[in-house]
Amino acid sequence: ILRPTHNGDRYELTSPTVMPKAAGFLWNQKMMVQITCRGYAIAQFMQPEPAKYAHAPNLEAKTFMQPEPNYYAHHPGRFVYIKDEESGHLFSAPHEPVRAAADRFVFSAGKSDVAWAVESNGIRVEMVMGLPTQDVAELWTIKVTNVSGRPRRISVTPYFPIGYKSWMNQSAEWNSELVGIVASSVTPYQKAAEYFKNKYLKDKTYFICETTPDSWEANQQNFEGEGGLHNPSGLQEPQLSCGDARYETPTAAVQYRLALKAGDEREYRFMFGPAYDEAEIQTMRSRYLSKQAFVRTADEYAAYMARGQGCLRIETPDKDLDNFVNNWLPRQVYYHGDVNRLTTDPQTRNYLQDNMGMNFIKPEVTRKAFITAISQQEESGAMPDGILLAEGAELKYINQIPHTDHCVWLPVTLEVYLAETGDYGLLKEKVCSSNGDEFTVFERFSRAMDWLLRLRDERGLSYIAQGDWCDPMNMVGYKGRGVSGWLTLATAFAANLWANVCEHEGKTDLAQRYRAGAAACNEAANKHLWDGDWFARGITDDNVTFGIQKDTEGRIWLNPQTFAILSGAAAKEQISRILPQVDEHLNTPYGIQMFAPPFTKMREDIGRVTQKAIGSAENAAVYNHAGVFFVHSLYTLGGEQDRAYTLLRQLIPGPSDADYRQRGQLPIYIPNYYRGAWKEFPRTAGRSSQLFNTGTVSWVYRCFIEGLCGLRGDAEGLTIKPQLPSAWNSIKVTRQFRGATFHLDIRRADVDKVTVRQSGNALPEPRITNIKAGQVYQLTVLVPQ
Ligand code: CEZ
Repeated sequence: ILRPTHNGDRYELTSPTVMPKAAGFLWNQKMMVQITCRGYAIAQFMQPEPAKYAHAPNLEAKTFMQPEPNYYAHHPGRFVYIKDEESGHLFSAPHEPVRAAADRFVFSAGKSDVAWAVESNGIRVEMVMGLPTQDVAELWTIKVTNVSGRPRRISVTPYFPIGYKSWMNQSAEWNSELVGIVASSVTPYQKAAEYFKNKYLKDKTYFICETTPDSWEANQQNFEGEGGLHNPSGLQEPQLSCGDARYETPTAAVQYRLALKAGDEREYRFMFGPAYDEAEIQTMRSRYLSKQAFVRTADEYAAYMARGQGCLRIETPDKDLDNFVNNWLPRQVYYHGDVNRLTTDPQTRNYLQDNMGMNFIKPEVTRKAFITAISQQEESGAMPDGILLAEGAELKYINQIPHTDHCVWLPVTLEVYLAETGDYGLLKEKVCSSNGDEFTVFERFSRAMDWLLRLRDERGLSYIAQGDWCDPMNMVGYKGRGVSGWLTLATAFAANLWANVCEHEGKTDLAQRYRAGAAACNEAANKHLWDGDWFARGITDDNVTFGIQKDTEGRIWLNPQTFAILSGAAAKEQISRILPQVDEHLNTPYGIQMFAPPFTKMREDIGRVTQKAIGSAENAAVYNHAGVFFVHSLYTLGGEQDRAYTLLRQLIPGPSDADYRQRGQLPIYIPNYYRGAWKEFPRTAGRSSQLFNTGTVSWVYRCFIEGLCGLRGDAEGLTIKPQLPSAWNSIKVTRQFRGATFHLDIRRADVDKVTVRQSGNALPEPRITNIKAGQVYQLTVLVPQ
């Protein structure tokens, strides 16, 4: 059903029904489109807040990107109807809305376009969607070929529903100058002040054609009529009615009537997108709507994608894995670092972790992100819940709920920046905040660490307020007393990392202070949260410890165990107790659950997380971000390469057909979660959320680079300590590092420690220093059996 093609650059799915939500996605810095194999689409653009140009047929709630989107007949999508004007046979491509079984179906998700080839009743339809690099618009090519071997009379009707744009004002009509349908609307508002904010919004949606159609329809009801979308009334007439929409739901349907000889083909180009006015549409038309411009734009876009290539290429015994790591993982990392999830106020922890991934692609972007983030530090040393990226942006949704973990992510993500670049100079930069205070980056990080260490109760445990990394854990501490076990351990981890930096900078007294702080957190965690076989998740406002043996729901949580390993709170003996418990309670065939068992009812002293659907999102799903933290901790332990690799591999769909079907997702990205509650609800376990916004991927990339391949930078060089799973005997790796290229031939040999050979000579230690940009290093790496 699914196979990689074009050297892994594309994935082809040959059925529209086995993985109906399988989708590809494209983006640029101003927009994003996710489109399913069946033709349903979710598109957003920034102005500067996220907005849509194709809507549901009813009033939609404005919200952030949701997991597990539901598609239905009238969902926005991009379709083309093909009707045999002699026999009346009707089908549509890609698959919706007619849902006729095709003779041949190929959905092909590429890195820089999404394409289909659908054949039915002797007519082949090829559709391709691309994006420009700088502008907001979809560029569509639709090609129709008569493969029936006899002359045919058909109609070709692209149908791009526009949906319900506004309760104040909406309309649509044909525009003969622009050669297309233009829908107009007024974004609804009530406050006078909002008028001025909305004044220049792109409230028009256009669908314009390179080739003038024979007829068109701008009125959804006229088009659909009594026939319904399976068999629209508009298609039962000799031509579309050329209607308009006057405070009626707009749509864009245009029709070409063709007489095709055997083998004849026709190629059409269209643009779909938002605009402020007709003049802008005209500009877009002249800039893009021609064959030549489409080719040029596709090349530019492919070049833009290529700039996100990443720093690692691997050749392992697992070809599907290689394909994902070499082709698709860096693309998803790049997406996060390049567009910050298309929000103007990314959550601080997301912003920092998404930029952590950018270290492996364009570290200069990460550097800038640190400055942007830290310039928004509060006077107290706290970090805000979100980082504002656009003028006039506000903290929205979850960012209005106080979470206490944001400072943690500063040293955690800085560790990677320093390892990749060795640029300790960043610490000396002076950064002004809007309160007018000026501190160096170094001072600001110290202030953030001081704040974290201060924000603890008399037991030494970290207050949680209305959440930590786990957003919906909002009622553990809303009365002001509850504490987070995870945050206590994460604070220790962060403080230790920061102490390392202080040491490097020669600030021994500070280093001591943060090490002592970390030790105090670890000690408190051990005293109050160690439950015999694992660490508890927290203690509520009413002093109830949870995430412990005697809980029947939410008994064991992954994050505290992970961070106890990372922070050093868990001694060797404790780790040997934790790991088998984690295996037993949390492992599933689709990855590791964030906790178990799931909550089945509200716990008012834990909060919203307990109300989420069982096995979805934070309620006992395979929440991949938490899973990959654990993998990272395993790689830092050493000797856990098999456990680590198994979990790392499970983050990626496939490669068996059964696994693809169950997850329902192409192996071109990692979603934020797969359904969990594996023991309770095996039928739905493994199902992908289809949401490609996730902090997971920067960590996955890091785990492959630093963990599995063991290629980790430091102030002066690159250390080489691969941790191959025991089933592998050798791998080949190419790693870009500080401008140099490393080709490594890694294999098992009769050695007792990792041995690196350069030009036949064994190096004294597995580490390369004095790295010169532009140089190519050929290394043989021998690892113990
Ligand atoms: O958001 C993610 C956040 O972006 O949830 C993670 C958190 O660490 C990330 O920073 C774990 O809680 O508010 C909600 O209930 C939402 O479900 C968010 O928790 C979740 C969204 O699914 C967006 O991905």
